[in-house]
Amino acid sequence: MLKKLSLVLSGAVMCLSLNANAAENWRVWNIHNDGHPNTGAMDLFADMVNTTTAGEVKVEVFHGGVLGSQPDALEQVRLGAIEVGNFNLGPIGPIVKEANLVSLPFIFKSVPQMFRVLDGEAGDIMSKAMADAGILPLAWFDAGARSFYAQKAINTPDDVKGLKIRVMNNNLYTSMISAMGGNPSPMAFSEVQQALKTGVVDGAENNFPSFKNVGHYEVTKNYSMSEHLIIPECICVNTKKFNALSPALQAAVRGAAKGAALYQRAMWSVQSGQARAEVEAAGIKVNEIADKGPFQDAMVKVYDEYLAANPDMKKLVELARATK
Ligand code: GTR
Repeated sequence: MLKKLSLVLSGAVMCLSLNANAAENWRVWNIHNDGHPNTGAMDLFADMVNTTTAGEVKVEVFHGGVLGSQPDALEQVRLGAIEVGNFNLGPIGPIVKEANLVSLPFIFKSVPQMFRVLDGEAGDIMSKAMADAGILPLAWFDAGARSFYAQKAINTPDDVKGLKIRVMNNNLYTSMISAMGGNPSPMAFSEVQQALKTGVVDGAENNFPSFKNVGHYEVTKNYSMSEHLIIPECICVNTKKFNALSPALQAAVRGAAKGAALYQRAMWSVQSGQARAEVEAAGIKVNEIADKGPFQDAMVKVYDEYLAANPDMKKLVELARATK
């Protein structure tokens, strides 16, 4: 019996020491294809990790959402079945309440202000809550602002009335559409083009690079600049896997994420302008909305209901609003 136990124990010790020396092989989920700023940035992240860790952490990126839908991939990263993802914070809200701050319509005044909020106390609170849930943010990406697109122009909240609008997976977005009298339809990103084409939905909402890159503009006529959501994205890693790395490897991975984010933000500013020009050249009518007041007024109900049900979110809302 004792002999058996010592055999098992020595086996376990051997496994541990093997693990300590073995290279980490990390899979990275990316929903986007070539031509989207995040794809180049995630490739750069992989190159930098592979180089700066001298192959101790080997990273391979899977583009085009081939590892699953965003909600699935989030679950996989939480479990450690996939190690890293480039996630939009919208679908993180249902898992980590604090992340919902960024999914409140019109919460930010601009992208730079959104980054200042993330770099401040509100960002620290969100990051900690995400890490506790198993999705540790290493760096933040720019994803511009999301606006509505449909066959018809959407210049006022009344124009949304009766329309079936695709949203990401988050109750705040269903409330947002319902508050304007529309019918929200949560759906995976990969299904949206077909749904627009066949009339399963009348419209959707996204930024210019996503609108262009997966062909939503090919089956739509109007893009109306409501800019109702400014949602950041992250390079997020499974918390346990990251914490299990040596401090030097952690610094290398974090450095690679920060470098990739700097690159992504620069590419975003160029490519989102290019995406707009391309869809306009292809016949999309872009409608500027001079007064977003009526959209903001329609969202008061969304805030009231959400904060009544989640009073602990008031502090984050106040922190965001107090940020210049
Ligand atoms: C894009 C975002 C994706 C995904 C998508 C969607 O802008 O980069 O991660 O969230 O929107 O609408 O599902």
